Amino acid sequence: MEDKLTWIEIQDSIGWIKINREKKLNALNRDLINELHHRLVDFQNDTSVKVIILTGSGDKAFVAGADISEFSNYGPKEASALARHGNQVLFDFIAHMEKPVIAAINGYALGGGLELAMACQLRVAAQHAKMGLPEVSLGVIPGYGGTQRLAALIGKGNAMEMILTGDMIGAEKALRMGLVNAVVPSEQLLEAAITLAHRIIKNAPHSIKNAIKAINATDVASKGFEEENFQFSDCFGTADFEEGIAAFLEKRKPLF
Ligand code: DAK
Repeated sequence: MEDKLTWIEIQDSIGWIKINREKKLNALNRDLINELHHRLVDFQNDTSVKVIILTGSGDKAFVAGADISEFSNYGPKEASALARHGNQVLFDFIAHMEKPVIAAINGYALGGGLELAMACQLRVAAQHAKMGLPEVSLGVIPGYGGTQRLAALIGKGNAMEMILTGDMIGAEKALRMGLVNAVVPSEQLLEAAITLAHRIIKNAPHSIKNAIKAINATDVASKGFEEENFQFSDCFGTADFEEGIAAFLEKRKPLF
């Protein structure tokens, strides 16, 4: 089936979702976030789907972040509300799905794109993929669970380095840190995601669902997610935020 912002398909118990905004490096705008939600709900309710694979179109980007052109006018209240909405319908929604979602990271996974991959239960990356949370270079901080999920995956020290520098890392380093489960040559990415999916599909669906719930209970994060939302929205409307966003849109380096 084809649609404007996503493609979906069901094959051998796998529900495929491909983000289809290649020219904008699959950046997440509001419509895309909502459409992804509906795709996930459909797969959640479809008993023929046992595992979901989420990937981006093209070989350049999984998702290069939230769509920066959309949030330049937001103030703190609006930012807080929209981050809550995004978490509810997409990021936390995926993290608490009853069926595993595998992110097949086919290129850049930046900002909201890496947050999306981290919300998935598992991640497989192409060798050329690059990952990072560059929000501080835009005058904000990660607002879709990135401060919490990155620290949980790679430890507080590594998360501090990635978030405070905003630097990108390559796929091999991400593997060493535990940010991704596997790295493969790019032409083998989808096959590797399928193989991983079938290693899960052979197991009991009820157990898979309960295991996800139990593993998620290790999150001491509810307080952390609240704090992230507060600190995230506090960045909006500041001079740093205005400069960071303007610099990106004008394709220049910010002067903080
Ligand atoms: N948003 C919008 N457009 C984007 C984009 C993005 N995140 N990333 C790329 N694009 C667009 C580019 O503007 C360009 O559009 P045209 O100029 O062709 O119209 C097109 O995609 C191709 O990109 P480039 O020409 O830049 O491609 P390059 O190969 O030169 O560079 C790059 C690739 C990935 C290094 C570069 O595109 C890049 O630095 N992209 C931005 C990475 C980034 O900073 N991502 C955002 C992180 S912050 C919020 C919730 C969450 C957030 C914010 C608000 N609320 C609820 C309010 C989260 C924010 C983030 O994700």
